[in-house]
Formats: sequence, structure tokens, C-alpha cells
Amino acid sequence: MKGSRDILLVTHPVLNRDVLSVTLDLKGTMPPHRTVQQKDQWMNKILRTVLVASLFAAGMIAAQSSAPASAAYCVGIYRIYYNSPGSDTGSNTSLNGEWIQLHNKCSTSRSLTNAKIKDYVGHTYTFGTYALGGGKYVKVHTGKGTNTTTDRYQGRAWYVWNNDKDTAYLYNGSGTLLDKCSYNNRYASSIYC
Ligand SMILES: [Ca+2]
Repeated sequence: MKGSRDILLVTHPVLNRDVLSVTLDLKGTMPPHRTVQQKDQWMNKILRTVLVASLFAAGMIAAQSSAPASAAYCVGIYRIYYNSPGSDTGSNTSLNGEWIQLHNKCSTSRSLTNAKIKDYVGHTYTFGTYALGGGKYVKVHTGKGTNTTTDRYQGRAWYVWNNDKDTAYLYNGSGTLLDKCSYNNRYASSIYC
């Protein structure tokens, strides 16, 4: 076991002379051990510390942060315009004044084919074949219309986003929750998520 670790240390691409010298320094500070097991445990601890430190240095282990899980995904919910301008007459124009906007925060395109947008009670919109370009936005309107790169249409005959409070969920085509956005403000018309 010890031998294989030594080979790993010498041949691992992210380890460099600094790390090896740290290892040697740490070996030099090894306290006296009463048993072989204690010595082995101590060395294991040192080797783990050095390996983890070197992987961090090489960027191979991302630092944990308190950011929400959604930050891990490129495409997220950017804004919901949940109270269409003017009276809610149910006209197609009014329905399309209600929308949810997604943003691809990454620089390269992301597939949204079969991706789903759901509200709190489960009303579901499913994308067809679609990809959102790097840095781009797309609005998904509630009413009927002809899909373009920047505007998609749920084709509904009535509103889907409540005027007071609701939660939007975005799932990718594999069913992974990419983002969610809740609001609870009947005095506003939209929310930036
Ligand atoms: Ca309205």
C-alpha cells in the first residue's frame, strides 16, 4: 500500500516539487509512534492532506460554497411576468403578456429539448427540440403563437402563473431540477429570480 502511494505521489500530474517537498518536510516532523499502526495512520493523514491540498491547487476539487444548487447549472429562471399588463381578459395578447424568461449564464449553448417548466400545482410546459445559445434569453409565453429562437408559446387558453403567489420549476430533459423561483407579491407584476 505504501509503495503504491509513493508511486502515485511521484507520477500524479498535479503534484509538483513543492508538494513533494511539503511531504518530505512533514515526514521530517513525524512524531515518535509507539506502534506501526500509529505511524501508518499518521502517514495516511499526511498523504491525504497533501493530496487534497494539491487537488485544490490544481482546481480539480471545486471549493464548496453556500450558493444554491441552481448556480451549478447554466440555464436558470431569470424573470417571471406573472400579472399580464392590464385587465386579465383572457385574450391571446393578454395571455402572451404573461411569460417566464430563462437565461443561459454559460458561454456555450445548452439543450432544452424535452425540458419542462412547471408551476406549483403541476401545470407543465414541455420544450420541443430547442437549444438556448450561450448568454441568451428565451421567453415562454402562456398563450398561443409561433415559436422562434427567443419566444416560445405554451398554447394555453388561460393564465398559468398566479397573480399573487406561485413557484416555477425548471427541469432539463433528463428530469433534473435546474432551478426554481417563488414569488408572493400581489402588488408587483413580475419578479427577477
Ligand atoms: Ca393583469
